Amino acid sequence: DGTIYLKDYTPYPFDLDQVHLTFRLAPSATRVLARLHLTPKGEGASLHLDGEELKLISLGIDGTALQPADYLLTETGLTVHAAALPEGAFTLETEVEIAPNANTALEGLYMSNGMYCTQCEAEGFRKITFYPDRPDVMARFHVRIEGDLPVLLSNGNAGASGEGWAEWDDPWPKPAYLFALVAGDLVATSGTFTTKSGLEVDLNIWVRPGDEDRCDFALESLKRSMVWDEEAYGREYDLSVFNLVAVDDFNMGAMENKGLNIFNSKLVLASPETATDTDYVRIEAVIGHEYFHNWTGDRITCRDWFQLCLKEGLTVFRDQSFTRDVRLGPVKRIEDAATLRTRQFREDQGPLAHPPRPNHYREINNFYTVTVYEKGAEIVGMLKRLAGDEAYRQALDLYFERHDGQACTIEDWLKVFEDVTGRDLTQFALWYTSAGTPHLKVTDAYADGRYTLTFRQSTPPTPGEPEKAPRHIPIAVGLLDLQGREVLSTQLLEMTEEEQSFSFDVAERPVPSILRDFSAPVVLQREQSPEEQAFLLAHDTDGFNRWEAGRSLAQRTLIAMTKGARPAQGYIDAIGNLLADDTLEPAFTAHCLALPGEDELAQALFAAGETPDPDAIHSARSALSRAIATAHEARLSALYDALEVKGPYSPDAEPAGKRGLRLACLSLLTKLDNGARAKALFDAADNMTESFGALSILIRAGLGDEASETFRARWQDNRLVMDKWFMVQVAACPPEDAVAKAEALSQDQAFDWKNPNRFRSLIGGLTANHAGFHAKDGSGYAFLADWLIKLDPMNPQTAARMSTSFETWRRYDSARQNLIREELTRISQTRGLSRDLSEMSQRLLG
Ligand code: BAL
Ligand code: ZN
Repeated sequence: DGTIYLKDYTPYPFDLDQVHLTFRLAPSATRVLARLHLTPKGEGASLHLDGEELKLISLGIDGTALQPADYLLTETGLTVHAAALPEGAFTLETEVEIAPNANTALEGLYMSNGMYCTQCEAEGFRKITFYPDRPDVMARFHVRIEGDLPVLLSNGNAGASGEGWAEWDDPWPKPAYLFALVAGDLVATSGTFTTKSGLEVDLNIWVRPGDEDRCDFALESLKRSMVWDEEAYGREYDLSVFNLVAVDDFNMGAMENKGLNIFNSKLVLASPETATDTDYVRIEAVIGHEYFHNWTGDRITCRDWFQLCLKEGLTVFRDQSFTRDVRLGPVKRIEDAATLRTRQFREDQGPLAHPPRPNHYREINNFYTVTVYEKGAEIVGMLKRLAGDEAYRQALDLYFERHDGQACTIEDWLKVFEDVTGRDLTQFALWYTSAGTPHLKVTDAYADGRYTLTFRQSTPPTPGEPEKAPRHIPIAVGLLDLQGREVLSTQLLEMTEEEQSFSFDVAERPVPSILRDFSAPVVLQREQSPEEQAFLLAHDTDGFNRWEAGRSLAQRTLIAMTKGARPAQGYIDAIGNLLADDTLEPAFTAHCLALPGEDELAQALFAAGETPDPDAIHSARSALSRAIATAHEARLSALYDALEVKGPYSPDAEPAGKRGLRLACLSLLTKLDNGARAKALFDAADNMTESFGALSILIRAGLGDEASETFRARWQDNRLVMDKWFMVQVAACPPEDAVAKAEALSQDQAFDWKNPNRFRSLIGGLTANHAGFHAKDGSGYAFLADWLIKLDPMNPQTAARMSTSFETWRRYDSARQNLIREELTRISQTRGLSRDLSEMSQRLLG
C-alpha cells in the first residue's frame, strides 16, 4: 500500500556534489535544465531519480542523449539502467517543462498573485526536476534564473545578474528540500547585521508593493534572532545575504530554505492597526524558528524523514527559549505547556497517536504534527534538565562540531549527550521511539519526620503499541510549609521504574509542588483537595505550578458543573484573591483567569472514562464566567479602568500583558453590562489587539452584528485582517448558530477557498467552536467533510491537515460517533482521493 518503513533505509548509491539548475520562467511552461554531477559509490547500481508531474524534454549523459532503452520513465520518477551509465563520475543532463500556474497544491514551483515561489519540504523538489529527492543527498547548488521580473532570488550568495536574469551560488551543501526560488515584483525592507566574527550580512524582507509599511517588526525580529543564537548557542550566520519573502498562498507557516526563507505573509506583516499582540509574538517566534534552522536543520539536517523531529523538536525548543528570553519571560512556559496539553495530548489520546520519531508512513506531509514539533521540543527540554545547563551547552557544541554538513539521526543526537554526560540514554530514547502520554499517579505519606512521595507510571496503549515500557521521567519537586514557605527548593527526581518512592526529611507534613515547570510531558494524577489547590494557587513559588493549581481547580469546578453542580465558592474566592494581588504580573493573572477550553474539558472527561457532552461543557463554562463576573464585578471593573494602556502602541510584553488582562476582565464584565464597555472599546481602539479583542467578546455574547459589519467595511481590502474576521464569526459565535454561519460565509464572495489561510480561517473557525462543530444533528461534521472532499484535489496537504479535527471522535456518544464514522467513510471512499487524505481518513477510522 505504499507504506515506507524506517527499517528499510539504505544510503543513496551515488554521491552528488554539484548541481547546476537553469530556470526559464513562464507561467504555464517553465523550462528547468539540470546538470547533476554524480559519482557511483560502488558498482552496478542503476540511477533512480524522483520526479512527478514533469514533462521530459531531453535527457543525456556527458553530452550524449540517452535512448529510450536506456531508461524507464514512470509517474514517480526516472531510472537510468546501470548498463547505460559510464564508469566513474558523470554528468546527467535533463530538461523538463512544468506549469507553475496550474500548481494549486502549492508544492514545488507555483504562483501566488503573479509571483513565482517554491515549497520543497518535504518532497516538493521532485515536482521541479528529476532528482534524488531525499534529505541525505546534499549538494552545492548553482542556480540561474531567467524571467522578465524585477526580483529573481535563490539560495546562497548573489552571483552575476543582468536585465531578466540572475545567478545564485550556495556554498553550503544542502538537500533538495531546502532549495528555493522566488521571482516577482517585490520590494524590500533592508538592514544589515555584522556577525561576531565580523561577517557583514545584508538582510532583506521582501513583500509585494503596498505591504512594505508592515515589515519593520519582522526585520527587527530577524536581528534579535541573530544576536540570540550567537549568545545562547554560539551560532553565527554564514552567508553574505539573508533574504526573507512573504507569500500570500502558503500551506505552512514558513520555510527555512538556506538563505532564502519563505513565509506565509501572516507571519511577516505587522502594524499596530492590523496585528494583535499575539500576532507580534508569533511573528517573532517563527522568524526566530526559521532563522535557528540555519544550524539545526540546514547545516545539520535529517538522514531521512523519520528523523524530522531531530530538526523540528530542537528548533522549536530553541524558538521557545528565544521568546522566553527576549519577550515573555516565565509565562512562556505556561503557554507552551498549555498548548502541548491541549493539542499534543489530544493527538496521543486518539487514532493519530504516533512516536515523535515514527517508524512508518505513507505520506510524510501528514507527520508535521504537534507530536513531532512540540513533543519533540519537550524531549529536548527534558534532556537539558537531566544534563544541566552547562552539559547541555557542551553537548550542543559537540553536536555542531561533530555533525556539521551531515544528515543525521536521533541516535547521533542522543550520542552527543551520552558522550558529554556519561549517561546511558537507552531508556530515555523511548521518548522518541514510542507513542503516548505517560500517566503519573502520585501518593504521599508522612511519618517520623520523613515525607515520602510514591510515583507509579503507566502509558495507555496507542495504535500499534499495546504494551508500554516505563519511561525515564524527570520530575521537578518542591515542598512548601503551611505558611507557603519553601522547605525544599526544587529538586529533580529521576524516575526510571514503573513504581518508585522518594523521601525527604522535613519537620512537619509539607504541601508538595510536583512536576514544577512542567518538567516532563506527562499527566499528573493526584488526589488533591480543592483547598490544597487554592493554597498552591495562592502560594506556590513555582510560577507554572501556581497557574496549574488554578487550572486544576477550574477544571474540577467545571466538570462538576457539567453534572449540575453550582459554581464552587472556593474557586470563586480563589479568583478574588488573585484579582486582589497586585504583586502579580498582569500576563500571569490573565493566564490564571482563562478557563480551560471546551475541547480541553472534553479531553479531561474522556481521560476520566466519561462521555463528554459538548453542550453541557459550553453551558458550564459560560455559567462559571457569569458567576465570577457577578462575584467580583467591582474589582474587575476597577482593574479594567486601571489597566488602560495610554500612548502609542507597543508590542512589548508589559503593555501587551496589561491589554491581555484588561480584555480578560472585559470578557467577564460583558456578561453583566450588555456589551457597553466592549462596544466603547471597539469604537475607541486604535490597535488591532483591542479592536479584535472587543469584537470577539461581542460576538461571543451574541452582540457582535454591528461591530462585525463595521470591522468588515474597514478591512475588506486587507486579506490578513479579513482572515481574522472570517475566523471569529464562526469560532466565537453562539454554538447553535455556528454551522449556519459557516455555511453562509462559505457562499460569501470574499471566501477564496483556494487560499489556505482563508480556508483555515473559516473551516478551522467552525472546528474551533467545540459545541458548534459537534452539533447533535451532525451538520458540522458534514460541512467539514464536504469541504475536505472539495479541497483535496486542489490542495491535498491542507485538506489532510484539516482532517485532524476528526481525531477526537471516539470521545463522544455513540450517535455522534456514528455520524463522524459515516463522514470519514464517505471521505475515504471518495474516488481519486489524494495519498495525503486517504492515509488520514484510514488512520482516523482506525
Ligand atoms: N520545516 C518546515 C517549516 C518549519 O518547521 O520551519
Ligand atoms: Zn521548523
